[in-house]
Amino acid sequence: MLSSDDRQRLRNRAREVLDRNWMGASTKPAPDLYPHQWSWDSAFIAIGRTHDRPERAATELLNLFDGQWANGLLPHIVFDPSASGYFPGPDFWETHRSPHAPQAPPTSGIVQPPVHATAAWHVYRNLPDAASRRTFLEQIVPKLAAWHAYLYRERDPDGTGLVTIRHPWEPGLDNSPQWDAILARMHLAPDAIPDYERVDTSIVAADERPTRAEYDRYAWLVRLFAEDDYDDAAIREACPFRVQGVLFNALLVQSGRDLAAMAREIGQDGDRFEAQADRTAQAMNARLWDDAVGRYVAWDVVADRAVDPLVSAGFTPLFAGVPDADRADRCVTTMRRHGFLDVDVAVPTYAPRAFGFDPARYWRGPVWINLNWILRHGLARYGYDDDARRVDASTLRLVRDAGMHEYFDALSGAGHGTDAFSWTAALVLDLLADA
Ligand code: 2M8
Repeated sequence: MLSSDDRQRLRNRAREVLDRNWMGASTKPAPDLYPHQWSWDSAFIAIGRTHDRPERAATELLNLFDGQWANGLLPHIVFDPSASGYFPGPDFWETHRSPHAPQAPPTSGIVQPPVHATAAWHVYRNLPDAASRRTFLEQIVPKLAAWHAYLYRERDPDGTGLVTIRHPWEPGLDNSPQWDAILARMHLAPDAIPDYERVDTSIVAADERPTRAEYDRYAWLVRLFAEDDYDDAAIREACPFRVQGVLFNALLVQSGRDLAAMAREIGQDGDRFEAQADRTAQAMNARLWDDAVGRYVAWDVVADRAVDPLVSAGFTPLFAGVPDADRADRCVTTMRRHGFLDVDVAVPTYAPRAFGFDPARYWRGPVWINLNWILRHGLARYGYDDDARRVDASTLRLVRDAGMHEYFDALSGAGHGTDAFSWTAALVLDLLADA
């Protein structure tokens, strides 16, 4: 248990980090490593900020949607034109080649997990008065509706219920072992690799980041999309990375339900969003459930097979109420059996005894606070309150002892990546408020 002094210190430190990373209308994820606005970061930041600066949280989300494309795509980065020092920047993305991209602000041309309606629901409930709550919903609901419509139209044109991601950056879990087999299939001739220079490894130790071979493929995919002028139909034909992700679809289910609730608050039809969420949840249970292990798996659409590595993302459907009680219990049993719920350092992003587990390398093992937040809510939703509390305690201890880091060594708890990381700070504020 943390003392009340510890909790107050953490709260103060979290607010300091968020204030320092505030750019006037949005919050950058970290001072040097990520100097622009990121999509799902802003959603988590808004959730945390609702407790002390709800107006700022509303501004954060609305500013992100200023970068939304005319076809509804919500880009994963909205660039701050005055900031530099990030690869890939606007010149590499060339999103002006798409007829849908806005003239300004400059953006990337891929997406991140749709947790925004859930974030908007948190913001809405914390705004101080009825008038500002209503204005916020009237502004944000149509934008969220267009975003979800894009996903169902362009990322699931066959109407399977499951939407598809097309770049390892889209699920937000960049170098997760889930994508290894797919990236290994992408044999790039040396002259096919675009010219580029990484910045990340001059800020953070290279052995905590994705490899050069992974970055070659990240960059190659970006160029493929640009050369296809970001035309969704062309990309669907040409892209070798097409995956129905577990975390992505799970967050879409919960966001669909939250969007339905918000639409109804302002007298609009919520049933269509609810129906989409139901279909996605059903499709997850039909296609992504792995009965042999007791968890959900992503689906590699190109190879038409399940993605095998045992990652914590496989339990995130708990967050959205996707499994029935029996499947939920199987998930929790798998988590316990494979070292995801150990008392000291929880929750690793990849099973600690699995091949290629690395306690300190980015999304290949370390603990991340956003996934802890998603998983603790999933556990609590099904009544696993002790496990949820254990995740909370581990999360707060890690941050107290190591600081507001981006991720934490899954064995020792040491802080890695950048310090002063915004979603760590924001979700700590939310956990402290909940407790
Ligand atoms: C990481 O991803 C970016 C690319 O989007 C990068 O490595 O440069 C991921 O952890 C992602 O989930 C996160 O949104 C982003 C900013 O925090 O950094």
